[in-house]
Amino acid sequence: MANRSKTSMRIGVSTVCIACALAGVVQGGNLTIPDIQYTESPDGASPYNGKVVDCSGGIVVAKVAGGRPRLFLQDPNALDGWGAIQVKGWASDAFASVAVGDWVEMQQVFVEEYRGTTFLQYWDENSDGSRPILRVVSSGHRLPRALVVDVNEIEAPEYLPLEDAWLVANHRAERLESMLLQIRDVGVVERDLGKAQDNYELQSFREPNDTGARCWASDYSNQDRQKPDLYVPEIEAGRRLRAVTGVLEQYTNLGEGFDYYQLLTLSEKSLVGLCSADLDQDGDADLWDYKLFTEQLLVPSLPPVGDLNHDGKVDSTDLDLFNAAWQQADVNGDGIVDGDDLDI
Ligand SMILES: [Ca+2]
Ligand SMILES: [Ca+2]
Ligand SMILES: [Ca+2]
Ligand SMILES: [Ca+2]
Repeated sequence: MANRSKTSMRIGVSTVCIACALAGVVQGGNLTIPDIQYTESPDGASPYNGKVVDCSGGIVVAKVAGGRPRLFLQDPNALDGWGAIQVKGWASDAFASVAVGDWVEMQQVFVEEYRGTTFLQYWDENSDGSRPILRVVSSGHRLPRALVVDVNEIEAPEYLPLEDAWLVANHRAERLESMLLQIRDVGVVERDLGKAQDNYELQSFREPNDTGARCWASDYSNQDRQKPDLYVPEIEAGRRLRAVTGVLEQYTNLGEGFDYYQLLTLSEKSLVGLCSADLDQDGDADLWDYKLFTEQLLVPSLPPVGDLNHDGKVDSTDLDLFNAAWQQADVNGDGIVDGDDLDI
């Protein structure tokens, strides 16, 4: 009995292995995005790296223009990880007929690890002579919600002076590559970091002493960034933000001393600043802010945080602004402004 089950297990295992090997050589059957992205390899490379595959694809959550335009495809059935992938077009109009919200699938597409990120290459012809096909299956899909993650799940790289390198110690963010993410309650610590000196570091202001609660971000794919500015206006040292949303990209170039993950903001909506009624700037507008405002209304004090229109006095005009800001940010109408209002 024991022997028989061992034998059948062996047969089972070898069948699986043959199936794995075939998947790499032939394009039989569509792979999902998690099939392509999931890896236990320490370098994070897809098991399909260097192979031509068919991919059942996902929803276009972002489209980035350029000479090599990109799509970020996300599988709405894989929101916890390994759920998104980038498609690179090799002509500026490669995705002219593709819109955000379309479900896109691809056939005969080459999987390639490039500088730490897994791409599906939408070029004219693969090296084996086959041609990739991109098809919009359906349109108008609701975009998957951004996955809310702790800042330390993305983790900024450390500077290693001896090697003059910025390297991330922990690659646990790999499962989040190319996914739509949101981090909350962060302050801008520093700018001008990274390979193109367009990265900035964000630190959780809820955990100011936790040096692991920092991550890198960039506005280089932000469609509302005014060129040639490297950043959108909110990104200045010391500024606090309630939320930053973007897609995650890895950038690895060990020859130049870089290996890091960066959250790429996409538009002005990617950044949610503090509510102006949040006078103590702790991320919430609550009774403490109301108390602070009332005190300043009665007895002027410094700094005049209640002077919302900056006219040198705290009066009923500021009270109106204070109330309006509070009301607008309290999306769920429960009387306080906090993280729950961002979930709606
Ligand atoms: Ca990667
Ligand atoms: Ca507050
Ligand atoms: Ca005033
Ligand atoms: Ca609320």
